[in-house]
Amino acid sequence: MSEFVISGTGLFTPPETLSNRELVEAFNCYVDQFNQDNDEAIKRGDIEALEKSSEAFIEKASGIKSRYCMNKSGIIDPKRMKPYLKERTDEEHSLQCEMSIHAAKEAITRAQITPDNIGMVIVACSNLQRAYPAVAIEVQQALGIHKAFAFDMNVACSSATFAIQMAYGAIASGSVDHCLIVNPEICTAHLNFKSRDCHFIFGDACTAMIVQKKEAHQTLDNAFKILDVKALTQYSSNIRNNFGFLNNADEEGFGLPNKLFYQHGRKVFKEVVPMVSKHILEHLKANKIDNQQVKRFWLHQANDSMNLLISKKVLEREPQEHETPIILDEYANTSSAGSIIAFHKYNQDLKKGDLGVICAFGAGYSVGSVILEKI
Ligand code: CO8
Repeated sequence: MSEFVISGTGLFTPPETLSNRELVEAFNCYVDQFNQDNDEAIKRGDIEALEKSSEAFIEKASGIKSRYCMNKSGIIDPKRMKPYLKERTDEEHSLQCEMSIHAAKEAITRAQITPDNIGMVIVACSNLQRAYPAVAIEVQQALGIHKAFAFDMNVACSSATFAIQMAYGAIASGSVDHCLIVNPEICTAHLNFKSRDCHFIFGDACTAMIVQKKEAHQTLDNAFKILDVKALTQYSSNIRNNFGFLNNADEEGFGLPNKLFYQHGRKVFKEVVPMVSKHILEHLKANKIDNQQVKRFWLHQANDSMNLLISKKVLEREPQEHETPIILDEYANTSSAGSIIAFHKYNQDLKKGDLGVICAFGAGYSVGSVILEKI
């Protein structure tokens, strides 16, 4: 029987880093100015004074210490509080295409294939910079992938795992042999840096994967067989972004704040932890795999206590650090790229036959898990 594998991964990390200290300094400067400018209205009780953010809170509540971003100067300018990302001409590569090229080239090299092998390209991420033409088709052209079709998809933080589900299905049906998946996440452009509740949550990054049918003669370096994929969705309004083309027909236009990311973080935490742990346990059981057999969990990177709790529930004991690697201290939440960054950085030490699970979860709600075996 054919084997389907993840044969290579790639990662693009933006060049600029932004620490909690820098972010909080800019935010607090914005707060001082706002409160000063609105002093009268605040005294009258017409509006509430803004409260300051704190580095200690951010690290304790989320585990995040810093993040990478496509532009830092605009974010830390208290008069602006958003990145400078200039719109490019139709003749230039788009920003998401540019990030994708870097990550995809690494994945293609690691998989030891050529662009000609690829039959399907999926750009899967939380925020697409335009409606059409699909960014995936632009990526396809930029990489010289000639015999393929490409499309964009969005299932928020679960996008990469849902794309693996798509690739697995397409390969199993015989329609393609190799699929390139890329996850160019520019979360900082959809983040309200003037909101104390969420200004620290996200960072930017792009990951890529090659999912393919393993040829009998092929020798692969550091590849993982996909044993099974399971995707689940359950509607919730607790994590939202209402940006869309209908905003143009509304009086408020594309204005702030509800066209940017917002969430009820506590509710998400409470509802998603049991949902994800149950999902992973059921997925393992359906594949007759004992939870103690799994050597590594590459979980979505939103909050480190959330990951600790999920892995405790799944393993029924305290997990060891290497069992559930954390990258969000350095990258923050990079939406769909997070679990794939963890997988990309922390899989080389596993031995042939070792089992691992990639599990991403987020808005929708959505959960996608992929059971892997190192070959
Ligand atoms: N500094 C200081 N104090 C603060 C701050 C701050 N920055 N923010 C809040 N506080 C205060 C609050 O006012 C509150 O005070 P009080 O107790 O007096 O009311 C107190 O701190 C506690 O606040 P919270 O209850 O909000 O804090 P939590 O402990 O719940 O931590 C978290 C907040 C970190 C957000 C936490 O709830 C969390 O991580 N939840 C899970 C969230 C999650 O996993 N979300 C998934 C989102 S990702 C996704 O799927 C969408 C992808 C879309 C990508 C789009 C890119 C932009």
